[in-house]
Amino acid sequence: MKPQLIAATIGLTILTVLSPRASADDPQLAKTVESAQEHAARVAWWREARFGMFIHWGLYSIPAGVWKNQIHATGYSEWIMFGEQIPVKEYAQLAGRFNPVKFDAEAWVAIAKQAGMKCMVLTAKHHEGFSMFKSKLTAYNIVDATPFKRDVTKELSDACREARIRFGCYYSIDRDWYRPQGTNNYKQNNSWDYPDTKREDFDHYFATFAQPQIAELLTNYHPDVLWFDGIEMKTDAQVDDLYQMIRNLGPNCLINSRIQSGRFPRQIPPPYCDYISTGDNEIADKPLGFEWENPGTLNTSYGYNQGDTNWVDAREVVSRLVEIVSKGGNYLLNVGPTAEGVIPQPSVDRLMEVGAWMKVNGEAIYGSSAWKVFHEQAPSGEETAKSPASNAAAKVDVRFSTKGNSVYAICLAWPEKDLLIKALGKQGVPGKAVAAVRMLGSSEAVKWHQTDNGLTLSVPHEKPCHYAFVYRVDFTEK
Ligand code: H79
Repeated sequence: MKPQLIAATIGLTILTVLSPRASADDPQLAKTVESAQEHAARVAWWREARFGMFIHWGLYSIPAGVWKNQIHATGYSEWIMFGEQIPVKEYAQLAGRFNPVKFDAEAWVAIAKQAGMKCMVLTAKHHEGFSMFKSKLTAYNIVDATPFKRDVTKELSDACREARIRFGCYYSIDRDWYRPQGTNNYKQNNSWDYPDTKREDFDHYFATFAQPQIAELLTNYHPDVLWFDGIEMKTDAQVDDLYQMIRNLGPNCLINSRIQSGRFPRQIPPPYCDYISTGDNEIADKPLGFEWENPGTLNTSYGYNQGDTNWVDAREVVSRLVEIVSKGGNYLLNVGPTAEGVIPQPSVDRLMEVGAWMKVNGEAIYGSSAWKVFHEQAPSGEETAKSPASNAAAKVDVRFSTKGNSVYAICLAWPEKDLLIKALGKQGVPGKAVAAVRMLGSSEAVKWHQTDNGLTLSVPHEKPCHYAFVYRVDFTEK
């Protein structure tokens, strides 16, 4: 190989591995990559939003975890067709019973809004294969196959726009148990109805159904996000084709990383997407150097499951939100409405409590970024900056976020006595001076004392909220 060619090849490899988005001026790559600036402009609202509502709603909401008086073995009610190997003919009859007369798009949006959520993502089609929107490609959709006959995707997207909440569509792109799909490595296709299905069936489904349905979603609802769930059925060429189509029809629409695969991307920044979805309920262990989001649940199941009472409490939700944000991520928190169209009360109760917390502390969440330190166990009590020797102090979990000249120190427990935060000592923030400290929601003055090794903060007498308490530390350049 000629030296220039080797150099060019190496150059291209490095470019591809390290920074595909920076290579948009390469005509070969420009089709699939873009500049970091283009990406940043598209995700700007999403970085600001931080907290959203995921909605799992479909035919599975009717059996809600119970089939023929048997409790479906897994927590995931949306998997019941697969778990019980229910034949398409039998499962499809659920459509005739889907009549969520209590559904009120504006009420759902109001719940999201009160919870402090800035976007909403609805399951337009889950693995069961039923379309929760009016589709010309199949009559197996909510308008044509149910007594309800209303396009809930349209109603929700309209209500979201009205309330200035961003709207997204979840779409199961690689699994569809209503249709022959070929086999996949995960054995998560419908092999009971379609034992002889072949790879060509997937290609046919993808070209004549899945991709055209995505076009329908983009054209009819203008989603701000396409949230794919996938398991690597698609070839690279199919992913590329899908990606180009989305960029053409919805240039500003965000795409999550599962467009390609449910697994963690092999390279960062990952191709074909605007942000990484981590595993279900999986929080990244550190900032990822790229936008990421955790899809989480309030109990075990995503779809409504009548037997799932495994609720996490509001304190835990706040704690997860704070942890995610401290690592630069977003939290897409799920609710599973009933077949009547109601968000279960235990979910609403928790969301209202989180909303009350967000009202006081949202400033530390919205539009904030990971700080250079995202976590510290801070002693509260005798070990202060003045006398750091004592080890009698209790430790408080502190997580950090930052915005402008402020660092937010978010305490996951109430510090009973003075708190010593080491990362905010003079050595931790060189070249900057503390200008002011306050606790969000509190009008009491906070006394502070900074040494090389830490910042000691006094504790107000009254708690301004529940669960987690935020010191805002403002800095000026020295
Ligand atoms: O939509 C939600 C899940 O239904 C979906 N992703 C979130 C957002 C999802 N698809 N695949 N998976 C989750 C992972 C698959 C998990 C499985 Fe299982 C483990 C399939 C079979 C074993 C859990 C347990 C589901 C069925 C049994």
